[in-house]
Order: sequence, then structure tokens, then C-alpha cells
Amino acid sequence: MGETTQAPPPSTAEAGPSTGTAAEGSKKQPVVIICIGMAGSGKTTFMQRLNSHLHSRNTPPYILNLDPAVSHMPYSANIDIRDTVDYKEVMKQYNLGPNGGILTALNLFTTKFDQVLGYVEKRAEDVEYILVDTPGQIEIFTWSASGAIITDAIASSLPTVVAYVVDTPRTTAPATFMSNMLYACSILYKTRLPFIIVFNKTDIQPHDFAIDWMKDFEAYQAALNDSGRNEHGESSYMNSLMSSMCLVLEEFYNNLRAVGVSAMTGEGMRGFFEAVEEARQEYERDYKPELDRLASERAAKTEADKKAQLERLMKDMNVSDQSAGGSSRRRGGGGGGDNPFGPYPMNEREDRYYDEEGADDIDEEEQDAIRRQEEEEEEAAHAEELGALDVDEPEIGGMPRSGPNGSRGEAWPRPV
Ligand SMILES: Nc1nc2c(ncn2[C@@H]2O[C@H](COP(=O)(O)OP(=O)(O)OP(=O)(O)O)[C@@H](O)[C@H]2O)c(=O)[nH]1
Ligand SMILES: [Mg+2]
Repeated sequence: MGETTQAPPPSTAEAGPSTGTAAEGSKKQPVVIICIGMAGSGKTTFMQRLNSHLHSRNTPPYILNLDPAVSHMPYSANIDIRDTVDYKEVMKQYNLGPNGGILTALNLFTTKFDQVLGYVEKRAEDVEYILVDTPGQIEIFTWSASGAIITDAIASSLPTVVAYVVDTPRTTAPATFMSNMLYACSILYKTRLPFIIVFNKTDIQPHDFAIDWMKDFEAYQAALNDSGRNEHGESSYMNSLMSSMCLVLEEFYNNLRAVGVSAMTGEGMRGFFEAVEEARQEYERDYKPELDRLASERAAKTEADKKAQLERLMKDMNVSDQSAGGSSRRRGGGGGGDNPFGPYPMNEREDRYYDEEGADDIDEEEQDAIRRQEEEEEEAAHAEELGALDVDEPEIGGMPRSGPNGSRGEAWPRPV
């Protein structure tokens, strides 16, 4: 069944295990394929088909199951949400219905998704494809915060593609086709990821009609006209709405690729993997640079925040660059180069009491204390020259002459 195909270039297979030299950029990252689709569209069966197809090519994928409610899985997943949360237990404990239980289970799982991503990233060296199955109720994944968090987390780490699985036999009516396309459109614009529409179950219903409708507005219009007239031959309100929407969606159709497959028989796998390869290139071309731009914007903002905080701190301490350079201080030395607080050593911060401008504000007593302090310091400096500071000096009045780091601030209480 799984037809032999060399969809992705053979270089990937070669580059995989053989290149241990980590030549930058030579090893392709694996592509993550997230399968999304309406309930019963065949996501899980499609996952199984991809799995067996990739095994037949000797490139087994890494599989994540995010559907907590699946009862039978035809493949074994490397990471399975059911191993972490039991959605039935969640239903009981939180008093929820089935959909609420599934959503809450997914939310709980999302809180640990950084760990999951860690595992995925570790295995990214050894695999070419990472497959992700999503819950049956599409809105649980596509319209929930956790779905968005998971998708964004994966997509910011690895090339990611959305495979939107459509139940082709159930889309033959123009109205259902249109609602499926609208849904696909909303997912595309929400995730902004490269998108592949996978018309599944082509063993029952070939998908050519859908491709015609997507490419040719008039073909869709004709189908609408055939299907939706009332007994008087008038077009219904629904039909006019559909035909307007079809026009709107033209732009959307241009932005995606559509393939037909049968998850049951394996038909169309080659076309699908070709589309995946194209989508990967689109990710590298459009999505990645945008992602990098956002990341560098974030980094620049963090840097600017840090700088602003530092400036605020300096302002609070009244050590702006201008005052440091311009004021006439008694001691201008002190090598401000590496000192984030300005050109004076930190233990001379009290020097601002000596500022001529500020001196008037200090009372006599305070000035005396400062003078005494200064004398002590000059003595110490002199002693240092003579190497006298190597000797343990007795404490004066219970106060050590200097603090553990030689800091005057610690050695002397601030004058009151
Ligand atoms: N004939 C045919 N049947 C298919 C195909 N793919 C899936 N099915 C059938 O469609 C039904 C639903 O398939 P699933 O794979 O469970 O669909 P799903 O989207 O995972 O379903 P939920 O997770 O419950 O939403 C099953 O009975 C499958 O056997 C296909 O390509 N051809
Ligand atoms: Mg399923």
C-alpha cells in the first residue's frame, strides 16, 4: 500500500545519522506535521498511514498524541497525553462534560509542555518528521489557549506545517464545502503557519470537484445554483452568502496547497510529502524570518528595559553622568570606568557631603564628623603606603576601622 516515494530529497536521509560533524546548517531540522480536522475526518487514520509510510522508508517519525479521548490508537505514540492525564478522571473531579474534560485535560498537559518540547528537541537530531494528532473536537485545539500555546511553542522551535484533514465524501455539498474552507481559513490566519489541505477518503470520493471549486469560482457558482434553488427556482439567502464568501476566499485559496489522499489505502502519500517539502520551504522563507524578527525585537526591548532601569537607579542615587563629570569634587580620582555608579569608588559615595554647593546644607556637627572621618582616611591611606595596614589594628570604640570589604560606609555610622 505505502507506495515507494522519495518525496523529500535523499540528502535528508544521508544527512541524518551520518553527519556527526555538526557542520552548521547541513543537518535539516525535522518537520512537524500537526494534523487538525473535524471530528471523524480521519486524522488518526491519516497519522497511522503517515507512520507506516515513513517506516517503509526507514525514517520512522516521532509521534505526539494530544487527543486525551482517543480509545483506540492504531500506532504507538512517543508522547501520549493519556499517559499524563486521564480525561475521565478530570471530568469527575472538575464536574465537567466530555468536551470540558478534554479541554481541561489539554490545559493541564499544556502546563508541562515545556518538558514535552524538551523531549521533542532532543529527538530532533534523529528524526525527519514529527507527527502530532489533535483532539477530535477541532475547536478544542484551534480555539483554545492551550492549542495556541502548543502550536506556537512547537512552531518557534522547529519547522511546522498544519495538515488540515477534510472528510471529502462529506464535503460534496457546496455549503459544507464552504464551511470547511472557512474553518480552514480561520486556522490558517490564526496560526499563520504553512498550510496543506488534505482531502481524505479519496477511495470513496475523489477530490477533483473540490480542487475545481477552489480554483474556479464559476464552477462553484454552478454547483451552488444546482443545489440551492427553492421550489420557485430562486436562489436562497444561504446561496447568495456562499457565493459572496467564495469570492472572499479567493485570496485564501492562493495561499495554500491542497492534496487528495486516502488514509485507508495510502493513495496520495507522495503528493502529500511533496506538499510538506514545499511547506517547509515556505516556513524557512516567510515564517522563520518573522519569528527571528520578533525574537530580536523582544531581546532589544529587554535590553532597553535594563538600560532604563539602570538609568533610573543612577538618577535615584543622584549620580547622573552630567553631575559626575561637571561638578568640582575634592577628589576627582577613583576610576569611574567600571563602576556602574559613576566615576567615584562606591566607598567614597559620602564625598558628596563635601560638594561646595552642598556644604551649606550640612550643619557644623555633621561637618566635624565628616572631617574626622576624612582625617582617619588620610591616615589609613598613608599607612597603606607604608604597608602598615597589613597589621591587625585594634578596634576603636567597638567599631572596626574598616568593614569586611574595606568599605567606609560599613566602618562608620552615618553622621546624624
Ligand atoms: N474509506 C475511508 N475511511 C477512512 C479513511 N480515513 C479514515 N477513515 C474512517 O473514518 C473514521 C474516522 O477516522 P479517524 O481516523 O478515527 O478520524 P479522526 O479524525 O481521528 O476522529 P476523531 O479523532 O474522533 O475526531 C474511521 O471509521 C476510519 O476508518 C479513508 O481514507 N478512507
Ligand atoms: Mg482521532
